This record gives sequence, C-alpha cells and structure tokens, in this order.
Amino acid sequence: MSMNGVMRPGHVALRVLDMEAAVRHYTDVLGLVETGRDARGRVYFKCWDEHDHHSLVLREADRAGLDYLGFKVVDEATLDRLAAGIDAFGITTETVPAGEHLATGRRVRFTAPTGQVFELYASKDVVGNGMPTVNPGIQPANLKGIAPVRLDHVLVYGADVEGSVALFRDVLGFQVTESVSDNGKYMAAFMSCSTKVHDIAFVGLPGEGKLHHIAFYVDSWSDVLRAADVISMTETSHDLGPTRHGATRGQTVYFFDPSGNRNEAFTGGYMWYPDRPPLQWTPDELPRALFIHEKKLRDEFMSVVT
Ligand code: M3P
Ligand code: FE
Repeated sequence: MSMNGVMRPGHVALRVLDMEAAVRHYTDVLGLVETGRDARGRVYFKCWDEHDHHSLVLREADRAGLDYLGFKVVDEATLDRLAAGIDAFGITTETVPAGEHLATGRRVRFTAPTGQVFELYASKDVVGNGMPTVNPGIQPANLKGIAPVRLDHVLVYGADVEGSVALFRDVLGFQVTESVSDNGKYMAAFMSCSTKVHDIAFVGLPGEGKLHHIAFYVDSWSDVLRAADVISMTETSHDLGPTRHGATRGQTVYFFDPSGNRNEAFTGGYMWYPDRPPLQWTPDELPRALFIHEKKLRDEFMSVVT
C-alpha cells in the first residue's frame, strides 16, 4: 500500500446504455459476481477474489463512460487527512454520505486535473470471496467466463497529465512507476499506490474526463489467452491482443462491453517497491511501450474512449 494510506482502486462506477445487456456481459462474459441492486436501479458487482461488497457499479444512462473511480484508504482518520490535503492543493472536495452506495461508508469526492471524478473511502462491508477464511479452498465453485481475481487498474485520458500526476504523487502518495516522457514532461504516467506496477494511468491525449479502459487481473498468460477464447466464443466485441505491453511488461487482451466501455484482462507486470527506479520511454518509442511485439499504434485503440 502507498506509504500515505491509499490501498487500491476499490470501485469503478460506469454508465451503460442498456442495463440488461451490461449485466449479461459483466456476469456471463467477464464472470463477475452480482452483489446487489439499489433503489436507483444501480447494479453492483465484485470479482470473485475480492472480499469487499463491490468493485463495479453500473448505472443506466444515455451515454456510456466513467462516473467515478474510488480508492480505498486504510481508515477514517486517513480519509480526513487526505481530504484536507486535496483541499490544500486547491481542489474542492465534497462528501458523499455513508449509504449512498450499498454497504459503503462516506466517500470524499473530487475532480482531477484530467477531468475524471475520483473518490476516497475507508469502509465497505466485507462479504468474502465465496470460501471460508479458515481452511480455505483455492477457488469457489461455479466461476463463469473470464473470472478475474480483482479490479486491477484504470487508464484515463486528459490534457493535464502533469496536474493529475502532481495531485496523485504529492497529495495521495502514489509514485510514477513508468512514463512516456520527454525532458521530465509526462505524455503518459503509470502510477502505483501499492506493489502493483500500476493502479492508475494517465495519458495526455484529448478527452477530458474520459475513460480508456478498466482492467481486471487474471492469474496467468494462459488465463489471458482463455479470456480471448471466451471473448471469441461469446461474440463479444474484441479490440486488441492477446499481446504484451512494453510499459509494465503486462500481458493483455482488450475488449468492449455492449455500451462500448473498454475492458482489459491483464496479468503479469513486475512488483513495485518504493525504492525502485522508475522507467522511462521516450516519445519516439511509444509504439514499443504500448505493444512490444507489434510496435505499432492502432487508431481505434488510441482514439476510442468513453
Ligand atoms: C496499459 C497497461 C495506452 C496504454 C495502455 C497500457 C492506452 O493498458 O495496462 O499497461 O496508451
Ligand atoms: Fe491497462
């Protein structure tokens, strides 16, 4: 966890165009577990190996995309301290009361310089991973589809990468693990609050507030290949891969939910420690940083965001 008390991306709230089609995608193709529906019609999901109540919340709307991304912090005192830090940085925070999300404590909400809405929260009910915590098994019965173990990271677009990096680094305690940068100016920044190679990534392309993808972690390269098989067998909209990133060294396949929000099944990458030197890619090497085998940028991959 970050030395400043932020643990992980804890939930993503997405807008979808057709809730029924979205629920089919996230349960049958992705293989998430539905954990609740609220009075406003929002549907809550978790990955099987997450213990907290939810990591994905869907809301039906006439436009797809990201409503907000929530990071879990260690405790309520840390939430207060970080909220004060965001205010002091010059960004307004607002409190969303406990219970506004099912099973969740109060959240502190703010908008990053790249335009996305983020939240911090400290409490969410623990519902378990479908197995006992004493003498557990290795996986619950009846897993479906791709069945990722956890929400892994989110990648967002927006011009002011420098501003979002400063906020996440100087206030929230994240570190830049890798970047595409030139003379210290970031075109893309991969940031960690944990031992993961990235928890959030910012890419400096036009698209204020836009989402490029949400990534779910699978255990192995063969699980990435199996994810691609599931995508093919279910006639899910495929984007790119299976292949490997240069930046992060992760292995990946990208696809779309029925509303056009991009998903990634991701594995690998290396372990991050706070004393590890960050890696840099120069802008001319962007194609290799993104896809180490193809060494080519694909228009649709670069330009489609929600
Ligand atoms: C990843 C990753 C883009 C970079 C993508 C990289 C969209 O998704 O997990 O390392 O520029
Ligand atoms: Fe990714």
